Amino acid sequence: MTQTSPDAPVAVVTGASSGIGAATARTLAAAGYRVVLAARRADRIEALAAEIGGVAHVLDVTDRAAVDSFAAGLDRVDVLINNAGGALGADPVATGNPDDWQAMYDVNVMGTLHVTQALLPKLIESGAGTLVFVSSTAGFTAYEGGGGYVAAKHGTHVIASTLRLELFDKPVRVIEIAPGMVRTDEFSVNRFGGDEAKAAAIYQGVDEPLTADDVADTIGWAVTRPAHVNVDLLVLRPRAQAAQHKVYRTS
Ligand code: 8X3
Repeated sequence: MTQTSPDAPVAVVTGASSGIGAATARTLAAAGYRVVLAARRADRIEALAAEIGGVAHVLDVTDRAAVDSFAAGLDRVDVLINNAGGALGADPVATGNPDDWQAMYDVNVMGTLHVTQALLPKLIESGAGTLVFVSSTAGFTAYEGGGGYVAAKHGTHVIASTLRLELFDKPVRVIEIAPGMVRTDEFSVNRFGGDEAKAAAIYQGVDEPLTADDVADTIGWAVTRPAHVNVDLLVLRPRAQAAQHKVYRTS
């Protein structure tokens, strides 16, 4: 188990139970942060917290009362990684399920808003806070079947870019990391309602999609720059993905 000093800076990671969130928690713990892992699945975050010397807190970011009570229990927050999010469905706009759209808006936009609002005073109090938004290339580019997710991730992007303006005179930097094709255990499987074959088809023939560790490594780099260095927006794709639709496939 990693030993973290009790007066180490504190990093809160949402969606820390798997994928980019779990990898980021490991990266930040290795960089000396005391990591607070927030996610819905207790067993996963408790195991990871034990591994990295962090703290697990069961949290649904769409539940504002729960987010407020989570925030009230934290003494200090130096870094917030707004990572909780996800996609549901890949239907055309004409036939997309409104419940899926609502759920995507709730987690990618409202969940991000709730956690950010609740922790912002502590980030400011820290004197050198870092607010990271894990958005997506879907926050900039529409694609067929992506409507609900693209709309929601545009929302995540707008929260980040608006806050950077509004916090210009506060000691908090606002970093947006926008990954393209990342192969994680859950993102595409969740999107397709557990259909492993449909999920696997997304990455068919793609030589080395990004991994959660690739994204976590980039987040760790951005967070550990000197406090005056603000990596505003960093778009990260695998070499095989030149643009959202232009993906090199060997099969
Ligand atoms: C994931 C990228 O291309 O599936 O955020 O929208 S994409």
